[in-house]
Formats: sequence, structure tokens, C-alpha cells
Amino acid sequence: MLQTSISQQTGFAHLSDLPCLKLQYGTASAVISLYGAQVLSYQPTAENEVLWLSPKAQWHNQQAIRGGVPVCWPWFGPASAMFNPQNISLPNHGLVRTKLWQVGSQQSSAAGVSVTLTIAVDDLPYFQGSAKLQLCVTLNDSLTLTLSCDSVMPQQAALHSYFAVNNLSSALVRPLPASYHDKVRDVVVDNGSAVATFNAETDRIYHQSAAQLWLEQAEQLLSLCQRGHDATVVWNPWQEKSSKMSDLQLDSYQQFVCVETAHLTTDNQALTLSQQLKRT
Ligand code: TA6
Repeated sequence: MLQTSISQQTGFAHLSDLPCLKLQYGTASAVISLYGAQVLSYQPTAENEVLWLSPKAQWHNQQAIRGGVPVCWPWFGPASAMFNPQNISLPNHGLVRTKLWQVGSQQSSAAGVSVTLTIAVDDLPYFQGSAKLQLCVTLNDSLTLTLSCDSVMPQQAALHSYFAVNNLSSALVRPLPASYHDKVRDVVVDNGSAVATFNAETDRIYHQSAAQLWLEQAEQLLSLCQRGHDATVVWNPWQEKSSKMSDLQLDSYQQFVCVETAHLTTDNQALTLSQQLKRT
């Protein structure tokens, strides 16, 4: 008989007082922090961790947790003038990574285990009224995260996933568009490769990326299937940037890559953005 459950737990890894939910579907499990609605762990089988959490991650003092799948919304990166008309001080990657979300609906069956977390945001600096954001996390033989907001307004979003790698030099992401915005050099590269590898600071926005991507590393293959996106962001801070980030260790950059499913257009529209992870 397949064992399925959704349970509350206090703490995950070194974050001992963090309110979390644990999903179990047979031998697969996932842990979600209610702070930021941030998936922190996905194990398709026991001890086989897909995601990466910084050993120096913090969640107090309005700090965003470094690792797992941060939810970036309603802007990506620094807030542009469209999202920040009064030019006030606003956090990188939006407002919801550092807020407590509410637990909404929960389902548990042989088809999968699913929980929806919700947050109402009524202090958007560019939009009158309240916007309700939902994150639905479904665990079965894969893990699917679906972020949605019915408000018709300008809204960017990203599922900013940190994936554990055991050998950065052999890690690669494919297939990617040959052209991308290189944020490190702030140039558009036109004749790039359809593959991203990691041998220096990497911060790239690939517009109109494919729905099916693969994170490949020695002996391991992760399928990343994305929907509702218009871009994929690939990031590794490398050593110098890691040394300047208080919630990374000097060698942290060797342990993860970020492959982020993003919706970056600022058209007036509702949002549905999903990322499905499956180790094959
Ligand atoms: O997605 C890549 C990126 O935008 C990088 O430029 C870097 O800022 C990274 O996100 C982490 O941002 P954070 O606000 O979580 O430190």
C-alpha cells in the first residue's frame, strides 16, 4: 500500500524553528517552508536530494532563505521603475520570499500528494488593491510547482531553483537558445551554444526557452519541464561573488547551479507558471 501524507514539522536542516510542511508519497518526499512558500527539499527516493540549501541560509531578520526554490514575485531582480514608481527601497526578487504564507487546500491520494499555499499582498507599490498569489506543490513520481495569480496586472515571476551538483565541472543544462543576455558582462550573446556549462560566474537570461530542459551531470539526469514561462535564467555566482554573500560559504558555488523558470514580460496579464522536476 502506497504511504502518502502531509504533515506539519518545525525545522528543516539547521533552520530549527522554521515552520514547514512535509509531503510523503511512497519513498518520495518534499519539504516546504511556510516562510516564503519555499520548497527546501525534494527527494525522489530517500537520501537522494535534488535541491541545494546553503548551510549558512537564514530566515530571521527579513532574510530570504538561500536555496531550495525561492518564489520571486511580482518582479525579478531589482524592481524596475514600472514596479517602483516612487523609487523607494525594495528587495531584490519581489516581496513574498520573506513573508509567511497560509496553508490552503491539501489533497492526498494514490495519484499524488498536493498542497496549496496562499498569500494576499495589498501593499504593491504599483497596483491598487489586493493580489492573491498561490503556490501549488504536487508530489508523485515527480515534483511540480505551480505559481498563479489571477490579478490582471504587470507581474514578473520566477521559480528560482537551486539544484545540488556533485561535480560542477561536469554539469550542463540543455537545450538552450543560442542567444542569451549575459548579465555578468551586460551584453547579448548571439552565437552561443545550446548548452550551458559552468567555468566562471554565470548569470544568463535565455528568452523563449524550451518547455523541456535537462540538467545533466555525471551519472545523474534531471528533467525540468516548464510551462507559462517566457525565459529561463541560469546562474552560478562562482567564487568571488560567493565570497561576498554572507549566506554562502567560499566553496558553495561548487555545490549548486540555479535553473530558473521565469515569466519576465511586464504585460498586463494573470500569471500561471510551473516547473516540473523528475530524476530519470
Ligand atoms: O537569478 C539570478 C540572480 O538574479 C542573480 O543576479 C543573483 O542576484 C541571484 O539571482 C540571487 O539573488 P538573491 O536576491 O537571492 O541574492
